[in-house]
Amino acid sequence: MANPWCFFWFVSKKPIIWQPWNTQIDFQNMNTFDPSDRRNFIKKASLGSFAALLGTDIVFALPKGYLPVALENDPQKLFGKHKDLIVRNNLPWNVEPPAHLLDDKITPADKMFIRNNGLVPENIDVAKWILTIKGEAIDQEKTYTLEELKTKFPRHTYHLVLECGGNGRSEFYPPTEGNQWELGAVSCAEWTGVRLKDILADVGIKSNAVYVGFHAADLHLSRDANKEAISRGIPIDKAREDETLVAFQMNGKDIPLVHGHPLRLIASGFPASVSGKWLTALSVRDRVHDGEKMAPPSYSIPCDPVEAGAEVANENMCIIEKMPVKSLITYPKSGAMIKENATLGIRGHAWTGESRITKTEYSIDFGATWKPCQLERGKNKYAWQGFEAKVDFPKKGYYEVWVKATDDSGMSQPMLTPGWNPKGYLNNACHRIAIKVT
Ligand SMILES: Nc1nc2c(c(=O)[nH]1)N[C@H]1C(S)=C(S)[C@@H](COP(=O)(O)O)O[C@H]1N2
Ligand SMILES: [Mo]
Repeated sequence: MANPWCFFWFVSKKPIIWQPWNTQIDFQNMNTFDPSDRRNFIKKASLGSFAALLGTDIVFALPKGYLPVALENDPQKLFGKHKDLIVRNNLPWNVEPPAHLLDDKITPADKMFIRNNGLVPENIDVAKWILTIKGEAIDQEKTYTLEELKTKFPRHTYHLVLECGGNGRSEFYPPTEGNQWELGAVSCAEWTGVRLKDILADVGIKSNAVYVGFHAADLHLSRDANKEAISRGIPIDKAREDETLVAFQMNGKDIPLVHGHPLRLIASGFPASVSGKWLTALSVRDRVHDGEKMAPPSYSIPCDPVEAGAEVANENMCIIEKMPVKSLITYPKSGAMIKENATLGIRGHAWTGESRITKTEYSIDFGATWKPCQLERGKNKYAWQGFEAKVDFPKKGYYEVWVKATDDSGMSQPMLTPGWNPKGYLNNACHRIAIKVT
């Protein structure tokens, strides 16, 4: 007799597909878990079982370094990200939101881009976490536990923009290598921590200090423990700014694992690559830090402009410091339709690594005329500043709304993609959205 299950297989319309992504994990509330639960959660994931995420046991051990394929392309599942984030790469994880998801004043964790150079650290033991301060420009190495950092120094909270140096890379022509970021590799969260300058003062640094480099706990992609995934740094003046933090909280909670739990350097205004996640050590250097991805061509642009597509020798490249003036329209979503004679409210954020945005304007005629937007001041230096405007359209048809920000020194955003560079950094061209009036 034929196997009755075979018969069933043929008559049923479809095999039943098990969908692990239907199992809900409450990532947003992860920080309210009992701390031991949180540790267990991370440990479980790192042991390769991923059972909690899959909602069932994995019967045969996965090879080391493998993600269960059911979770492979799912930052929603792994990191609690919003379902509409775009995955640019999953080894390492590079994920960005579309512009309209960045509408919040303070970017919530689920809408924040992820930019990793290596692998998210495994087996984080918060109780044993140590920050070491070392380097040529101090007398004696010093260490702090998390508890010491939190109790010894005053706490500060700031709204701080983190923008990847390669944000907007996808618009460069000829194309440049790297994650093809569109507009979403930027965030503005509320970061809480202690000032790096307070720690440096406590350690005591020598007068020959010129740079502070970070070291972190993430593994190199090769899993070679002797290699660092990334170890960048900042000039000593930047390290001494009030807003440069060694942070342990984001948006009022422990920093999410993928954003640097339990400790992170935050130096807003520079490319976000200097804001080292999973911070384990800081080197106070008597020279420009020479860690992984610090030297040109990484995070560097030609010191003098070059022709698009040109090859540039490393010695003619300069390390990027301050990020340029920029803005993003976060409402409405590009492609919105409105009725004839209706007024459209637009809004978004503007920011700069230099000083302050003093003007935001919009145009619906490709820059022939500009009208002012209302602009907020922003909570502190390096916070993004909200803008909004009410836009009227003369008649039915297709329009583009363009927004342009200007800072207090008169620096503004170009309408065209600016200065081509071999690695595709610093595209601060105006953002534009499509509107159909019907
Ligand atoms: N330890 C460590 N820190 C890191 C990185 C990394 O790969 N490892 N990536 C850097 C880069 S290039 C960027 S743009 C930001 C991204 O921060 P986010 O993932 O929290 O948005 O973190 C920076 N800090
Ligand atoms: Mo980055």
